[in-house]
Amino acid sequence: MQFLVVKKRSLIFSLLLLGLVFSASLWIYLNMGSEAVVQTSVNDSTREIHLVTGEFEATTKDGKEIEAYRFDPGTIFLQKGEKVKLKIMGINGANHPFIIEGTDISGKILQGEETELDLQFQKKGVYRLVCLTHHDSDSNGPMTAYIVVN
Ligand SMILES: [Cu+2]
Repeated sequence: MQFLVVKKRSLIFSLLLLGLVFSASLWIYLNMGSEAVVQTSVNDSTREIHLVTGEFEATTKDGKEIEAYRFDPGTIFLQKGEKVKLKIMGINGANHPFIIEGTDISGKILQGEETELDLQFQKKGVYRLVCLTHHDSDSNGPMTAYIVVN
């Protein structure tokens, strides 16, 4: 008859090794989903986002000319704390004075010129970039861009 002799020291060592392997597996399992698909801000750098001012025009069946000014794209997404340089090129319309609601940011976009804004939102939310000239449908708007901060 054979006996397997296990020393107390090797039993403790085996248990420690098993615990280590288990911890490592658990750590790898829990961190699997956190790998970034797209790295948006490398080394605290500033990301550039471009907008343009655009215009929709149409003539209705009864000959009425209708138009609407807009920002394109109309929605942009930022991360909280992310540094972004927003560049808005004036294409359609001579002058678009604007504000960003919930901030003290304001300015104007002139045709053929690029307006630059340095943005860094510290609070999540949806901020509206509103053209004060074309703010509703009566003034050929609403010319609004939504800045979504996650
Ligand atoms: Cu406008």
